[in-house]
Amino acid sequence: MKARWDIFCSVVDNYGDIGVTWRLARQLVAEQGCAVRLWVDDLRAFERMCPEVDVQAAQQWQEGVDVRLWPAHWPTTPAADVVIAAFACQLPPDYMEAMAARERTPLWMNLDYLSAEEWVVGCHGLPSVKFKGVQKYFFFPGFRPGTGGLLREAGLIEQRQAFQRDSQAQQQFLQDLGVVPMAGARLISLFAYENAGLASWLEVLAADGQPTHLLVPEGRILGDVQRWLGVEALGAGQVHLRGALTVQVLPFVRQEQYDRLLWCCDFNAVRGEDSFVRAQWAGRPLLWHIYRQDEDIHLDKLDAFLERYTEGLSPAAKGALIALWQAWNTDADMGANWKMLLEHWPEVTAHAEKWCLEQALQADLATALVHFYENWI
Ligand code: TRH
Repeated sequence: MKARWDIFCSVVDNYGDIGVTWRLARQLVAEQGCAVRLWVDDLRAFERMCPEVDVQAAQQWQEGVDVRLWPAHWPTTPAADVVIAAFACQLPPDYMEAMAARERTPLWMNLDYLSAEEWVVGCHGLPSVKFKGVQKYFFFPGFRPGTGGLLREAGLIEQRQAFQRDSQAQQQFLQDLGVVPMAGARLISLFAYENAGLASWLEVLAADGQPTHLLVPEGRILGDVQRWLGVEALGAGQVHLRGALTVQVLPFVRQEQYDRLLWCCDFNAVRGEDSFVRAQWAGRPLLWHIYRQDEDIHLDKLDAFLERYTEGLSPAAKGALIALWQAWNTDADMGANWKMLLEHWPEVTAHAEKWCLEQALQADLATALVHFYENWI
């Protein structure tokens, strides 16, 4: 009998909540043979990365996942064997009762936020609260042994490497998106929140000796791009040239296409959690716009990642990379820091692949969850 899993996703903001849970649900079905219901309280963000989604449907099947619109009035439904509350979302009270009513209590886990901080290792797998005899556990993704690892589909790295070796496949993929970069252009993708430092980066790219083709998926950074370009409105399909810099706005594409976009680019600016991890699997240098939190606690998370990520880089390259990431996350001037990073380009490029391969040695998060369940039984 297949183990039954219920994953609960409350879409608080942006695309990360659904991006992560959809990825996990699919992987549990495809690779682990689980029966998965994914409960989502708002399907609109989901539809953007998976256009087949019917945003009104109470129930639908997507890639083997039983997708349920999390209803305001909870239906009577038996609780699953494994229950995942993503990012500390509150389960419906009636569902909690159904968990407690089971003859054999389910495994209840909170899938936490991603962090490279050291304390994560100590907290991963610990018991959290209890509800009528049903114990909840913390499950932390992470970059270190002793954490839950990162979401990574089987064969992802091999698939990515094959695509990166196949220049024709890349060209075709870009062409299908309407992207035809000029010969020798550096390709950069830009997915970020609003950022006052952007203009200073675009200035140096426009003044550079090497051309840059900047690909900007529709999203929150567009306002800053538009202001810098000095145009009235900016939408998918538009292309603007400023000196050595071509700026092209892309539509928001499905998750698999976004992966390919990252694989095509020489440098990827990403944000949140999921695109951040996908950029690491791309094996190319990246720039992370971390989700801003109260009292700047996100900056501790940023430093913890940087400390780990830059291990093995020369002091000069490490300094350049850290300075660029810190500037980007404090709305500071990017120009001088970008130029400094360019001086270490071959080194940071090789390092990105090395980091990816090292991280891929860890068990992926879906496998780690299944192991946790098996050990718990
Ligand atoms: O959208 P985000 O900013 O989500 C964030 C983070 O998860 C953050 O930690 C969380 O606290 C906050 O939301 C509420 O960034 P993230 O996590 O990178 O999610 C974006 C998703 O969108 C990811 O799954 C990739 C996907 N995507 C596409 O499918 N197509 C696209 O064209 C693009 C640009 C992204």
